[in-house]
Formats: sequence, C-alpha cells, structure tokens
Amino acid sequence: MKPELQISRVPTTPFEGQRPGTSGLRKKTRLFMQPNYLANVVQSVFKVIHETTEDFSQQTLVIGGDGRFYNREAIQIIIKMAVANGWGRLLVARGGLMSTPAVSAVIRRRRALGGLVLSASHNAGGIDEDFGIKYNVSNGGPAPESVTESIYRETQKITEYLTISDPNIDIDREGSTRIGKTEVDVIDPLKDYCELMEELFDFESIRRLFASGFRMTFDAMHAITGPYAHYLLEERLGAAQGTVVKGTPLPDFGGHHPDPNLVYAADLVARLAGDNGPDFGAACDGDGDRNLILGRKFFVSPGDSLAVIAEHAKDAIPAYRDGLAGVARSMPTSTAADRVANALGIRFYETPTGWKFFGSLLDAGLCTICGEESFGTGSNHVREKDGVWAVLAWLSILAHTGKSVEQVVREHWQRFGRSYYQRHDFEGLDTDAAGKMIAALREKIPSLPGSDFGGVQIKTADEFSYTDPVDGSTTTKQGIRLLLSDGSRVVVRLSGTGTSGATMRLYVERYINDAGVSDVKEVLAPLLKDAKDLLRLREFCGRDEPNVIT
Ligand code: VG1
Ligand code: CO
Repeated sequence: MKPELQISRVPTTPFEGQRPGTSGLRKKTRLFMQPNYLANVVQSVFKVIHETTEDFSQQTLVIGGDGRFYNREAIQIIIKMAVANGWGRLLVARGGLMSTPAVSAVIRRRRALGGLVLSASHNAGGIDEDFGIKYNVSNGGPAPESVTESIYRETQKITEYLTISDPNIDIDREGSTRIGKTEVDVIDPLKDYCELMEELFDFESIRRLFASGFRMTFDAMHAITGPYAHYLLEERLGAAQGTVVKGTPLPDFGGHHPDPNLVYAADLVARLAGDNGPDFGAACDGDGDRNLILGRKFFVSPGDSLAVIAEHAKDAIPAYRDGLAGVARSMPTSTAADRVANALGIRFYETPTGWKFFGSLLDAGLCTICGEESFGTGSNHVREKDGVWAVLAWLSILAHTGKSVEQVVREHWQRFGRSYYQRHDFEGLDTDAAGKMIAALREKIPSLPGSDFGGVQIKTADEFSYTDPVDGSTTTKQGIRLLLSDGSRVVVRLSGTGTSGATMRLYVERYINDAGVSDVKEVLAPLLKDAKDLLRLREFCGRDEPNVIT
C-alpha cells in the first residue's frame, strides 16, 4: 500500500504585476524562478476554475510548454499542485514539450477542462530572458479577458497554495502513473495534433508535390515545431531529409529570438534569396503558433498570407471544401482579407489584438479562418493560431495551383489590389515616456479628422474598442487608429507581451489597386513620416528608428 498523499498548504503572499497581457503572463525568467511566483499564478488559476467547476476529480488538465529554460521545473511544480488540488487526470506532454496549437488540439480532442501552456512565445529564452504561462479553457483557446482579470485579482490576494511533497515524476517516459487520486498521463506530444492535420489536409497531394522535386526549407528556430516538422514534412509527406533545419528544441533557442520574421529568421531569408534556393521557405516561433512564409526571393506579408489562404481554402484544402463561414482579423492587420471576404460573400470580423478574441466567433461558427499581422494564421480546427497548419495550408495551395509562391501572391494582387503594409516596432522605450506619448495622441484624436496626413485627408480618428458579437463583452483602448480618405490606415498601440520597458507598434497601410507593382517603402514613407511627427516620437522617446520592421 502506498502511503496517503501528503498535501501541504504553503503560506504565500501576493507578487505585484501578475496581470496577464495579450497572451498570458510573461516576465523575466528569474522572476518566475523566485519561490512561490509560479505557484501563486497556478493556484489563482485553479481558484478561478473552482468558481464554475466545484469538483476537479472528474476533470482533465493538459500541461505542456515550448521547452524554454525553466520549462521542466515549472512542469513539475504544476503537476504537484494539480495533484494536491484534486484534478482527476493530467495529460502531460512527454519531455514537457508541446506546441501551443497542439495543446489546443489535445484539450479539444480529449475533452479536457483546460490547459496550462508554458511559453513566452517568440520572446527569447534563457535564465536572463523570458518565461511565461497561459491558461487555456475548454474550447482549447486562451482564457477570455473576464477570466484572466479574475485570475489577476486572485494573484493579488492569495494567501496559500496546495502542493505535495512527492518526488518529481518522470515526464520523459510515456505512460500513466497514479498519484493519490490523480492519473498522471505522460502523452506523445505529436499524436493528436498530427492526426488532426491529416484529417484537414490532402496529404497525398502534398506528397505528390514533394515527389515532383519541389524543395522546401523549414526553420524550426530551435523551438517547439522541430519534432512536428520532422515527422509531418520529412516522414509523412516525403520531403527530403534536411528540409527541416534547427529542428531540435533548445532551452535558449540557440541564443536567438524564436521570432519568425525577416530580422530574426535572416538565415532562412538568405537561403531563399540564394540562386539555388528552395521553392518554399517557412519558419515558426518559440511555441509554434506563428509562421513565416517565403517564396524564392519573395516574402509573403502575414496580411497577404491570410488573404491568400482565405481565397484558396475551399478549393485547395479538403477541410474547407464546404466554403468558409467567415474571416476574422485583428484590427491592425491589413485589410487584404476583407476584400477576399467581400468577394466570397462571407462574414468578416475585425477584433482586438490577441487570439483570445477569435474564440467566441469560432465557437459560434461565425468564422472559419482568422489571422493577425504578427505572423499568426489559423482556423476553426483549434482555438490558437497555428504555424504548422499555415505551412500545410500553403503547401496545399501550391500543390493545388501548381504555381510558385510568388505567382500565387501576384495573381492575388492582380485580382484584389494590394495592401502595402508595414509594422514598425520600437522596443525598450521608457514606459513612462511611451505612456505619455500615447496619452498626448489620445487627446488630439478629436481634432484630427479633416487634417492632412501623408498627402491625404484624415477621415476618422478613434481609439478602437470592440464588442464581441456573441457574448456582448466590450474591450476598450485597443489602439489608436487614423483612417484616411483613400483607405489608408495608421494604427498605434503599446505591446502587451513585452517584458522590459514599453514596446510601441506603429502599423501603416496603403491600399493601391496596381497589381502590386509599387515599392512598399516608397508607398509608405509619407505615412510613416507624418505618424512619427504626430506622435512626437523623438521628443518623447529620444529616438525615432524602429528595432524591427515587419
Ligand atoms: C503580439 C502580437 C499579437 C499576438 C501576440 C501573441 O502582441 O502583436 O498579434 O497575438 O503577440 O503572439 P503584442 O501585445 O505584443 O502586440 V505569440 O506568438 O504569443 O504567441
Ligand atoms: Co507564439
């Protein structure tokens, strides 16, 4: 007989600043490593779940992370707390490694009550970098704001948490162990997710594409998608060995930002720019929910990628054969998808930044495909954006059309015109100064309409707020936007995922129906100049050059 489980009640006190941002709570790793820091958050999550689910003994919790530094330790802390809190079943990713979309898939397929994802996504990893935790609810998606706010309130009044003193459990071997009344199942992180992909896509047609000599490079950025990509692309779809590069997840992502954009995935961009480059390039971020899509010497902007996927999904991907219910994009994302929705005669939604806002639309069947300008695309198959899904969607389109990435996008521009688009990130700004700058702009909003901006008139200026059409909840202050008379847009908002100082994001878009032949930089220069002047960026923040342009 095993001895009775010893549950201990550990006294604790609140930590400041445990309010989740755009996507969970992200902080410096060392902060998370302090005694009780993570435990306070986890107990607060359980407390909030308790408000609607009294008894955990019949409930399942999924636990996985992107493998960054402190992932394994954090998983052990969570397992022990979940056992002490009386969960019936824990589904723990083998090695603690599971991508964010895979966690979403597992929650849905195994009817779990929720999941905890350990990740700071595209932020760098390591003891001096970032760590994070996010709670996903039973639809597989990030908890809505009402829930994250309740969690935050609990973190501010917590007095104790529950845990057990048992030794660590072996998370590297699949199988089931009973601890007290809890079944701890260590599961294959690939199985549910890869099965789902096979249900959605026509693997045979992608296999034929690779068999015809089509070449691809997939850069997993030493993050979570390596094992998924090795298995799906190389083993299942017949891509050549070596298609996947940086395929081993590392705790510090090899010392790089696992952020798939033109700056941080420069190696991949260079490969695609080479004379004997592959036909197709893709990369995913730390936790596998973002994607970068490249053709030979050709970059597909995320807004265009969303629009192209929406345009072709019905014909190229079996799962969407019956057509799309609608398309949704976050407010700062380019308007390219709107035009496709219009042409298809389907619904279209504009939401605040962050995937949590798509959940209710997807659950209600109002939209099928969603996307964000931040290299995020996905569909109703899970409730997270999904990097590998986007790659398979593109492969399907290329296989179906028999065209190159560049041809597909150029034909899209010919049909719909082009949203010239850029996002400029100003990282590490003084938090106070950035706050004041935004406040000053906010004050100017009423006086802006009618004035000239980049040679065009400002039609409206406002601060975006959103009322969810399904649950009626309202979210305010989601970015200041200027809508110009020619359809151009300028959006400014502060990031909710950074961990030091403030990051301001400036988004500019100009639509021209010119088949896409103009130069992005030239088209956008007047808007950028006037945006910086209007913000008084240099005056407030001491600089006006961005760290990253995407
Ligand atoms: C950023 C992006 C946003 C994305 C979020 C999470 O948020 O702009 O579009 O949903 O990151 O992405 P912010 O508040 O810093 O602008 V990640 O891949 O968690 O996963
Ligand atoms: Co991510």
